[in-house]
This record gives sequence, structure tokens and C-alpha cells, in this order.
Amino acid sequence: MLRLHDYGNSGNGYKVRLLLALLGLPFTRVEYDIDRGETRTPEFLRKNPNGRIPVFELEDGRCLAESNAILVYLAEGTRFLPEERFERALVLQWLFFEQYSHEPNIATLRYWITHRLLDDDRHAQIEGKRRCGYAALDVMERHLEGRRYFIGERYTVADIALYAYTHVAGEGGFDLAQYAALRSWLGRIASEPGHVPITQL
Ligand SMILES: N[C@@H](CCC(=O)N[C@@H](CS)C(=O)NCC(=O)O)C(=O)O
Repeated sequence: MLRLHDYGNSGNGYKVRLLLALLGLPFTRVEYDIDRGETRTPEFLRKNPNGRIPVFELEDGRCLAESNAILVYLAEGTRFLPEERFERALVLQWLFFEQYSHEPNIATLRYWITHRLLDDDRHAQIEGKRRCGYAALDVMERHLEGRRYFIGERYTVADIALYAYTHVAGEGGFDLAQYAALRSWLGRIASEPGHVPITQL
């Protein structure tokens, strides 16, 4: 059985859960308490030397970390990853954007706020992360004006990766009211056949 090492409230874990649901692939989930260091044990570090969920474990025991790498692995040969070379590269473009410009700002603020982790050092970083998070949302809004999905007018893993933390950005204090195209896209993704919410474990 395929196995997902996960943490229920994680958007990175949710990306994988959502794609597995859309693909109709059965899997078992192993929950870790990330606040208690459960992903930093020697046993877990053998699965992912970077000590973070999600980790996707294949039936033969091989483990793959990094949510967007897992998405690409699972989407290979399916409608969620284009075959055409340039379109595939565009998917990667948005996956890298998500990891560099979006997730470190929007997901991190959500985590700090919802887990009450705002010590002095993190307080000092809020303004910069807020500014960079809104800059990422601005980029998404401009791109989505006149488009239904991020690439090629079809639902791909780029949409899944960007949906995961954008739809819960409010929990990190981001106001999406000014982003009309983005909000339409969020609604479109949520109404895709087979969609599951982040709370469905
Ligand atoms: N770039 C990684 C980020 C993974 C990540 O930050 N995971 C967090 C939960 S969302 C985690 O496991 N944190 C526990 C820790 O750092 O000890 C990905 O996309 O999978």
C-alpha cells in the first residue's frame, strides 16, 4: 500500500492528498506531530534527511520528499501533467514559484499565527513576509485574469500546488477580497470533480 507521511493541517501534505484523491489512488496516512519534533527522529530522517513531511513511501519502501516533487511523480502520465515539453516546463515554473515566492511567506505566516509561535524574532519578520506574500498573490492575480487555470486552460499540478496554501491564506492574515480572478479560480478548483477539502484526512 502507498503510504503518505503527513501532518493533517499541512498545505504541503494536502497537495499530495488532493492529487491522490483526484487520481483515485488508495493510500494510508501516517500522522506526525510536527510541533513535537516527530519528523526529526533518526527513523524519520532515514525517510527524509530534511526532517519534514510530506514524505511519500512507495510499495517497495522507497521514499520521496518535497511536496511538488511528489506531485510531479504522481502526475506523470496523467491529465494533471502535460506531455508537451514547453507546457511541462511551465508547470515547473509555477511549482518553483510556489516554493520560492509563495509558500515561505503565506504558509509560514499561517503556521506561526495558528500555532501561536510569534516570538520577538518572528514578529520582526511579519512585515516582510506579509509584503512578499501579497506580491506573490499579485503575480497570481495578474496571471489568472482571463485564464481559467495556470497553464494551458487545464487543471494541472501547478494549480494544486498553488491552491493548497492560497485557499487558507486568510488563516495567515491575508485578505483576498481585492483578488477577483484569484477567488474565481479558487472556486473553480474547489468544484472540480473529486475535490477533497484540506480537512479530509
Ligand atoms: N519544501 C517542503 C516543505 C515541507 C515542510 O515545510 N513541511 C513542514 C510541514 S508543512 C514540516 O514538516 N515541518 C516540521 C519540521 O520542520 O520539523 C515541501 O514542499 O514539502
